[in-house]
Amino acid sequence: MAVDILLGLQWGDEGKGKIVDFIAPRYDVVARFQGGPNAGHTLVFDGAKHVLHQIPSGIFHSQIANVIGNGVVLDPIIFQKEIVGLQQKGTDAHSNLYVSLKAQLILPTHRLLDAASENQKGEKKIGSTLKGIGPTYQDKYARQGLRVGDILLPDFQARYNQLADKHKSQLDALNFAYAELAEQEKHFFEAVEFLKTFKLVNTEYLINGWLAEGKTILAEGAQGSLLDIDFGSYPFVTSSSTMAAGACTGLGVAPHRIGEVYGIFKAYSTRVGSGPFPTELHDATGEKIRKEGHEFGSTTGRPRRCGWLDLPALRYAVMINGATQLLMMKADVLDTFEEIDVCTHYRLADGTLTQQMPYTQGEAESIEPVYTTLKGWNQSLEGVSQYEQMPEALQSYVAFIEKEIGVPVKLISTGADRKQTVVR
Ligand code: 2SA
Ligand code: MG
Repeated sequence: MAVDILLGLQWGDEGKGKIVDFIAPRYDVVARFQGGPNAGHTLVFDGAKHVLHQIPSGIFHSQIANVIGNGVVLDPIIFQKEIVGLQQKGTDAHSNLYVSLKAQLILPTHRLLDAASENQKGEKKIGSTLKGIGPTYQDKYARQGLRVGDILLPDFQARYNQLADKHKSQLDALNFAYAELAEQEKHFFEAVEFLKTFKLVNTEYLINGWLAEGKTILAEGAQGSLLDIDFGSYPFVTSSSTMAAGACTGLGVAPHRIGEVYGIFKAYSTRVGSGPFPTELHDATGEKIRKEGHEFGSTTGRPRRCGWLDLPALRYAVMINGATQLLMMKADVLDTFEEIDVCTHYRLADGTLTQQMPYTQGEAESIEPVYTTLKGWNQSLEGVSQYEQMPEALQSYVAFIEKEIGVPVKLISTGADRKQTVVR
């Protein structure tokens, strides 16, 4: 049996939450393999909206096992809030959620360090979600982080103090005040006790055991491929491996176990936070996309930067992930456009045309997108449930993308609800 991976091909917010929720019933297990509370996966069903940050999107199906893998950074305080929020909606995650002993813990001081680091960068800030993601991965790779399993050790408090003291001296050096830390630490230790009531295990044994039994597993990516620590627009990236390969290291599964790689993209582009975004629109069209698409961060509420679809970027993401099929989201957002631009090439500063992503950020900022203009469908997609019923202009848009990218578009989403999904 294989592990299928679902991930974003752009800068995040492609609509992964909706799709995992939509395809989750086909799987026995849904697992998160990287990132943490910086993610915001929005699910809409039965007329209600649910935003998940750290909990895998299969949680609403009681027969599905949900796993927070070793590649994840977990904030116990946010975890508790999310779980309590789910309980209030009638979902108790105790029975079908497993947390890796090896997942890294986000400490209150990690969040402070994130803010201090952003402050210090000033104009050059990453635009992080301020959830402590960068500092936590920093400690992981510096081999000094605390892991979920550590909370079960008798000397956890001492280990905590040792790391928090290090952080405090870093904060002092940055002149960053932390008056509310004591209060946050109180919450942290309460949340740690709460976390202990869950199934904390070596999830790699679980997952490989399930594979041996023939169970089906879906790895749920967070953020997007263009925010990957290696292949994203560094340094304007997140601190984890958001690409398909990250599912192997973030869950402990072998590469040959990977099956389908579902690549999700929006019919246009958005980015939240700083960094190059070649097709960004600073005009009324960009505004219109933001308004129609409700493009505001689901974790931070920040307005997202909006622009046209960028095929060189999409092709790059498909390449590094080995995406086997494409899923196009939010097609309905373009319902009222007479024309739709698609970037097919970049023009570099010296005038040459390329379809490759340039190396430096400087170049990326001075590149000029070259567009092909396609006809918009300019009609509502409301109630359309079959691909054949979709407007011809939309079918041409999809065909154009498939020809350029060389991978089939198997699903088109026409709205936030589970029901607004057209499968080909
Ligand atoms: P971080 O916090 O260290 O991971 O930030 C580093 C960069 O990664 C971007 N990033 C994201 N981009 C889009 N969506 C994300 N999740 C939330 C959402 C974001 C929100 O689903 O809406 O609510 O604002 C996400 N998480 C991280 C971030 O903007 C930085 O550019
Ligand atoms: Mg999101």
